[in-house]
Amino acid sequence: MNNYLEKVFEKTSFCRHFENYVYKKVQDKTIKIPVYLSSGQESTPCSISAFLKEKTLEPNIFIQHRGHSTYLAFEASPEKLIDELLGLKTGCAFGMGGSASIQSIEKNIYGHDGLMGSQVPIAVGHCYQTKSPTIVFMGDASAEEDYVGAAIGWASTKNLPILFVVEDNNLSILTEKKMRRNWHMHELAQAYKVEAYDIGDDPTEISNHLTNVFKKPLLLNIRTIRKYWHSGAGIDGDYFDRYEWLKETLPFDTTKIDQINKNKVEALWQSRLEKL
Ligand SMILES: Cc1ncc(C[n+]2csc(CCOP(=O)(O)OP(=O)(O)O)c2C)c(N)n1
Ligand SMILES: [Mg+2]
Repeated sequence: MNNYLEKVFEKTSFCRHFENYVYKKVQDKTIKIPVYLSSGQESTPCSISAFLKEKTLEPNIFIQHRGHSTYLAFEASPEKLIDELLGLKTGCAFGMGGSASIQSIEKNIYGHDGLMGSQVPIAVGHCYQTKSPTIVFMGDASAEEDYVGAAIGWASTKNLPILFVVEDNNLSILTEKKMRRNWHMHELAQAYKVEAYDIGDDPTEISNHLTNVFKKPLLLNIRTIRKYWHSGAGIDGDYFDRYEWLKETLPFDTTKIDQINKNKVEALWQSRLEKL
């Protein structure tokens, strides 16, 4: 288990330092496009990716607009993500997708088109055609789109090898879930006869719920906490930092990995910024 947790932390810490750097570059206006930071939400994609890596599974991955950590967790090129945020042709979406529509052809990561939840029917259709392991990430608000429910129903009917991940940060821009609906995503999936759970973003809790991944459809509604504004670099009021919580609770010293990743991220950014 410690090996798994170390892998999760290595990834999480890389993602956090990456986002810290993006935050600075948005604030000093080196990055001029709308940016959707995933800080606070890193442990979800990092846990899933570390779990699947142990099993040498390489799924097709469909992501949403807040996808930097997902892209990095599944080991897509950080250099190409930096270039994309800087609007360069060498970016992962050729400088045209920006933060919201990142992709990796090498790692089978399909970028988002901007229509909330559209990635879910697209992922289900792709999985239906290929019958290969597929993950689709969505936010708690995107999950409310009607076509998402219909797609989950089809995945259930056809018993597809797909994992639905709801990154539930409780917010649709600034509107809380309790203002938007009186139902729960895991219960909706269960009504479609899909195995589904409502869990926290503790890496051990996540791995404990992945036993049946890709054997049949599975939905995890994972409660998490977004650190920054919906878009851009700023904080609203008090914030509980999941990364600090993770560092305190892990059963090993995280200081060294944390420092190594901080240095790695800074060196990466420096080398790309020199190109401007
Ligand atoms: C169909 C559609 N409706 C509204 C929007 C505007 N919009 C963009 S992101 C967003 C909120 C997304 O919330 P969620 O899916 O929970 O993801 P989060 O931003 O919380 O990570 C909204 C309303 C959109 N892009 N597409
Ligand atoms: Mg949300």
